[in-house]
Amino acid sequence: MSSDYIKSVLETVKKRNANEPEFLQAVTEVLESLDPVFEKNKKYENYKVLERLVEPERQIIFRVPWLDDKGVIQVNRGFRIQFNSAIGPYKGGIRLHPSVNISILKFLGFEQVLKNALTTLPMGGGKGGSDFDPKGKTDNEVMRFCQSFMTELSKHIGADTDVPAGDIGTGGREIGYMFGQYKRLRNEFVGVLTGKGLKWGGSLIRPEATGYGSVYFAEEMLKTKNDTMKGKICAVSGSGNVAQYTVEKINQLGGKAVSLSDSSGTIYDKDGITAEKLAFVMDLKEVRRGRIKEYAEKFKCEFIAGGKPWNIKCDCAFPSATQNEIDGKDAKMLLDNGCKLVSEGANMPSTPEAIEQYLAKKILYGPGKAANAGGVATSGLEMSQNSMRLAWTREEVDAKLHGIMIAIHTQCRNAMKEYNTPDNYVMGANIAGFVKVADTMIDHGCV
Ligand code: NDP
Ligand code: 2IT
Repeated sequence: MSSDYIKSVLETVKKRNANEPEFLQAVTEVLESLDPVFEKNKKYENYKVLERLVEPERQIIFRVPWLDDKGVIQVNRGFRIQFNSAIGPYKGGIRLHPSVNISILKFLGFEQVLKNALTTLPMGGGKGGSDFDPKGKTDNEVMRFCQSFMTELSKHIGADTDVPAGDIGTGGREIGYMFGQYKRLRNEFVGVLTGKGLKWGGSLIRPEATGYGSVYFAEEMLKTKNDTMKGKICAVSGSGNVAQYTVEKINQLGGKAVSLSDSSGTIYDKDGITAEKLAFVMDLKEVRRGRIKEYAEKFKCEFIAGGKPWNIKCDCAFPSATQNEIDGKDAKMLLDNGCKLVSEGANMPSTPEAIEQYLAKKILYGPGKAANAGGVATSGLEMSQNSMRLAWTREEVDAKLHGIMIAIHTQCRNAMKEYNTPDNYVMGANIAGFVKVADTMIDHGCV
């Protein structure tokens, strides 16, 4: 039901980016939700904001050659999409996964622009990565890849230009190798990356931030129904950074997390993933780099080989693995089993068919660009601390993160109210993020 104008912009985007399904999926969802904004205010159409918003400011693609442990040369492809710098330096993670391609990074970069606008902090949007697969590689191989990747990337980024961070496959180890190489090449110690180690400019709570933020957002959504996380049975997917700290916060707020997954399958632990069991997962994933199946063997619970957690009976779902991990069928199972809340720790984990069902059932659905914005928000706080050359305490950063998640929720609710789309956080998040970036682009003229 979009206006002719929005439809025509979408047609052009589809023609220009015909081979980029994930990018088209993300753009379609956003543009289709902006109708009421364009109806109310002609200036966005007059200034061609949409046409500009969907085109990245700059895309960099480069060769990443590196030597494996046998002394054989390997070649990967590196990318950085500098999508939009209207409200601040480009900011967004680096994904290292064999599936990485231009479509995936452009969808992530596009989402990041609007997500960062919601954080209340001055950050533009970008995303980068490589089709390098860290799985099964030694530390030395990962280091040589990261050094080669940064050798080229360093020409395009900077603390006031573009500040990358972690994402799938990029954690503290990779950020360390990349930071070391940047410092060596440029002879400057600056906050050019976030997610750094605590001894060298990192922020407390940054590792926890995405997962904690996603649960804080869920808590805010529940508050609108006079409800809380207490006693809620929660299905969580993934078992990496976001999933781990989602489980930790669910436990702290009195809920019960009963699942985790990786690309090999899902564990279902009816008794709950306690703090002690979570410590095992953290060691398994961050140190031993093993498979989640080991959890089922150690704690004697069910393992669903190759399966996802969405057929588990739960009150709340926290998809925290990857894009399109909940399809229409999965969503139906969740809803049929009584799931009342979905908070997206991952980026675009729900397909359009899944989202349609959440909205039809009017469940509390927090889309990724709002629900998982705590990670990049705390990256923004890391940048602030780096600029001031000081470090806030754990409590200070956590309080700021919590405050930002509440502010994001409030911005969504305000837009939902202003545009009369009650229960629809997709509209709320897309509109609130868009208006901030769009108004700024108009202020800056034809750029
Ligand atoms: P990690 O690399 O730490 O963990 C990723 C987890 O998801 C792993 O369990 C991995 O399993 C699983 N996974 C990844 N790709 C696939 C796939 N194609 N199919 C099945 N399982 C998969 O990444 P993060 O926890 O950092 O990221 C998870 C999600 O959260 C991503 O969507 C990311 O974009 C998003 N996000 C991350 C933020 C951050 O700060 N890190 C901030 C905001 C969003 P396996 O090991 O088997 O591949
Ligand atoms: O998707 C995301 O928001 C991230 N991977 C975090 C980006 C960041 O700059 O912290």
